Amino acid sequence: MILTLAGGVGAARFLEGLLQVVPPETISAVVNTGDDFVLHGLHISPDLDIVTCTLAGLIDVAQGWGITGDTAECMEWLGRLGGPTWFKLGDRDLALHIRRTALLREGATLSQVADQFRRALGVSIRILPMSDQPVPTHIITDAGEMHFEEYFVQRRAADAVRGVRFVGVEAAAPAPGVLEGIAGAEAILLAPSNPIVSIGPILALPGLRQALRETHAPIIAVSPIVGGAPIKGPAAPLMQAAGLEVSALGIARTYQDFLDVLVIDEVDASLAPAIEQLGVRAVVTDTIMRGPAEKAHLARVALAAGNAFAFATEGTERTE
Ligand code: FO1
Repeated sequence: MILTLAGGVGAARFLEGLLQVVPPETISAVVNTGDDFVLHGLHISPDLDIVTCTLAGLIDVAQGWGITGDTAECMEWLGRLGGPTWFKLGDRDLALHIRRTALLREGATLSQVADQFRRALGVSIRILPMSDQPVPTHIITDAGEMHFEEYFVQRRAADAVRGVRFVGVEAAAPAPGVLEGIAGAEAILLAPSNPIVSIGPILALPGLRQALRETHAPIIAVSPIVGGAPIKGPAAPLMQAAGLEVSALGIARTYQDFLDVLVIDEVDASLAPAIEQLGVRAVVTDTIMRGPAEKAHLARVALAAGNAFAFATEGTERTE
């Protein structure tokens, strides 16, 4: 089984590549729920929905989120009635949040909801929330502390970032199957997602980082930073606030206590020696996922790097 740690848009695209390379039934995705929040009284899970709807072929490809061809009649009426309209929820998208909220209220866990939704939408990989307990990501800014989506969408990432807080993470547990998946995986892939607010919440869960250090599976990350910047999203100010260099080397430093291989883009080839000095193998390739062929190529390179690492280090333990 191939286990992937996933955020939103970049991770969903990487998983589309992985699906072309290995049988879907052998893939499990552990998805960030730090972006989850309640709006209009509904439980919204942006990254779970982005991954599920992308793999179902239902995503609005240009945006990377929302349902393709969706309409906004309800949003318009919500506005007319004085409701918040800053987070664009299409009419079909709203069905996900209405149904999720009802199931959770009836006592279902987020894991059960995520599994029901991916099966209903015809997705063959296993989709696991990182936790069944809420761990909202808050951004601490000069204008105060706020939920990630308020910072990123409502305020357009305009506030200076002073820090990040995963609220309640100490009291949360990895969702059922997550720690077992890490222990038993043939390979663990970190998708090209934001290291602070997409992969970070997953790593912050009790026991998660320890499990990554202890597993025999090779752990391969794809750098979300290319040429000193993320392809999409607010990784730069968030990494800077965390004191991390906004580069593939900064990514290697973030994960170096458990990472075996980092796949970096050709434009960052000169960083390979410095990455390898951290004890992380660097694999250089074209990491830009322009289309299906490039997505499959990236997944193939990541898996091959893992196999090569596992073969080369058979029987040796991971250095602390
Ligand atoms: N991102 C935006 O920048 N603006 C939006 O209005 C917006 C709505 C939205 C609705 C559903 C959903 O699943 C995601 C949505 N996103 C929107 C994406 C989201 O803010 C982030 O991209 C992810 O949370 C980060 O991975």
